[in-house]
Amino acid sequence: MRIDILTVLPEILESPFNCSILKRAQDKGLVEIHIHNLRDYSLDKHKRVDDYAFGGQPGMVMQCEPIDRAISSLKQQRVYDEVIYTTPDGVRFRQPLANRLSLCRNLIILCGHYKGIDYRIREQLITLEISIGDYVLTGGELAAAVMADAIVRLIPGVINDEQSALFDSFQDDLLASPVYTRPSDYKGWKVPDVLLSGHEANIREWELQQAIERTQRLRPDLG
Ligand code: 6GU
Repeated sequence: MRIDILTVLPEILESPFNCSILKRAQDKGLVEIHIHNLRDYSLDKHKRVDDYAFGGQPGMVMQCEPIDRAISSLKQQRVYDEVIYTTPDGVRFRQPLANRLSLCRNLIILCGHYKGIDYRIREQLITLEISIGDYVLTGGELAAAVMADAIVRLIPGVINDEQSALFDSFQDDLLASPVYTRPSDYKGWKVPDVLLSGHEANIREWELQQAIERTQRLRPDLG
């Protein structure tokens, strides 16, 4: 998979992709992540990428030209499955969408900023508008990092235990069950007996009951 991220703040995106699992995934050749500075596509002599909104609303709007030039240049080189725009008024990013996007070959993620982007870009070039939750961020960079992380970890080989992504919270609309490690008694805080019993069937049943109970208590909306 290849992910191209278009942003006016490439610095924000450097560290999330340059350590730990996402770094190793790139080193192993499982994913290519390319970060592009939209200013490099500005034809303005001051490399501006935004301007005042028509209609007099406060706040700056990202202009068509740098975004169009960046996306066109990428599209000339390969076919993209989706051109994603990060915006609080997009569809909610959930596990099934992450699953679907993890099967794509090439993705563009355009990070929103300022008051937004010129609406013509959304109408003409964007194929998918995504929000990561009902709150407003200063820009789309952190949302793009969240999405890329959730997508890339689903690519086979990215996380060590091939099966473990299947058991994540949300994969089956159930929260994960609690986990424990040694010691079995820490300051009198005990690990549930069943987990020490060695009885495989009882353990699996306990985990399922915990998952159901925690989901009903903490996330009744998932049921
Ligand atoms: Cl994708 N962008 C911004 N700016 N704020 C958000 C968001 C995205 N998702 C939730 N809040």
